[in-house]
Amino acid sequence: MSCAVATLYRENAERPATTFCMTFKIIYFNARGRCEAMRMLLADQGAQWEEEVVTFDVWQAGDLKKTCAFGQLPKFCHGDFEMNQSNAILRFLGRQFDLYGKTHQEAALIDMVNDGAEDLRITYFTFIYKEYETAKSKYIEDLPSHLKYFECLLSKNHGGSGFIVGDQISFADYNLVDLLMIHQVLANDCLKDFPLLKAYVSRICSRPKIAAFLASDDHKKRPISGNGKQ
Ligand code: GTS
Repeated sequence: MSCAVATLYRENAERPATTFCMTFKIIYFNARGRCEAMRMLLADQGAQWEEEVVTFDVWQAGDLKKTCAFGQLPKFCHGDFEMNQSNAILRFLGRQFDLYGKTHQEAALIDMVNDGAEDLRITYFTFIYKEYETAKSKYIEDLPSHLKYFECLLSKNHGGSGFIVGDQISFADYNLVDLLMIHQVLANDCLKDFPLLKAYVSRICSRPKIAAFLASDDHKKRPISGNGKQ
């Protein structure tokens, strides 16, 4: 399967980066989970996409799992091109929509922020799926020790008044904002000591196409996590 993925990628790589006519498709469980950042990105960029919602029974049957490069979802399609790994998908969309900074240094910083967001997302998932009942107050108590790094990074870019890196939105902004938003659901006032992050979330979420997406049932009715905990 991994060979097939690589072949498709090479073929597609020869097409111009501005080829958007092919359909984007997200194949995932009924959750915001690892896909809401890509949905926000696609919505904000005015792109259409399809959703294939995978039920537990379908996943357990195993046929779809066999088609996934690492046996897990999400799976993402663009025309005939298929890939997995949520952060690789975000990077792919970053390249497709020119959301990957203006220089190699900006791209490196965008990667750095996105990797930092991934570290916190893994911590969050471990908590949600394995420790929700036993460690909720401890998780919330520890949250500032993670969030302070993002506040600091934001403050260093135009005083925190714009994006996380550079002067245009990047895929890392969508990922970070989604991550901060799900933490606000967990602990409503978790950004109270981080004024730049708080204003940043509001600013990005008020971009018209993101605001419309966030107001849609597609977003509002989709559970944050696969086990319904939030
Ligand atoms: N590193 C992968 C990514 O970022 O895409 C992790 C993917 C992953 O853990 N997928 C889980 C999965 O497929 C679902 S979720 O954690 O994203 O909600 N689980 C089912 C299985 O059989 O492993």
